[in-house]
Amino acid sequence: MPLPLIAVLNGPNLNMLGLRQPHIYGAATLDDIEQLCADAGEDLNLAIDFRQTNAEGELISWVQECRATAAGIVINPAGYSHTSIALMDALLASELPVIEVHITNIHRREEFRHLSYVSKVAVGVIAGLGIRGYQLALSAMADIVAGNEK
Ligand code: CA2
Repeated sequence: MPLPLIAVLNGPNLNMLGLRQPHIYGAATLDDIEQLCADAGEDLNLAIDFRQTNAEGELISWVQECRATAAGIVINPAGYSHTSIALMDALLASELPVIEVHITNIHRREEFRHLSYVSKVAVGVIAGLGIRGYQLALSAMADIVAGNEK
């Protein structure tokens, strides 16, 4: 049996992690997060497809692709969380379980970050726990795709 595939999708500017604003986002790079997700996938018996894009349309096309290929989506939509009804629509249309991750606690930050359209279609949201949020999301997703929800 092939392992369930979980898409870990990352939105705009997350390729800058570790290179700028470490006082806000920490020192870890996107490569570090990819490695953390690969390690978590091994532990949890999940195949991981890890991607980042700065383009809204590309992110939406990847979500559409997931419907045929993935068992679930872990997504840090970054700035598109707060603006993109199109991304929310695509996630809903995928009919896949979605877990939203934010490195920072968006509710402690500027008012414009408090609303996430993606949260409206996510099974759950993890915010403010740093890059560990990705690992926690994958652990929860492993239970969800196995039908072991508690
Ligand atoms: O906390 C998160 O993970 C965010 O999704 C990060 C987004 C932000 O727009 C969301 O409100 C919360 C920003 C990602 C940009 O990351 C950078 C990292 C280093 C330097 C510049 C940007």
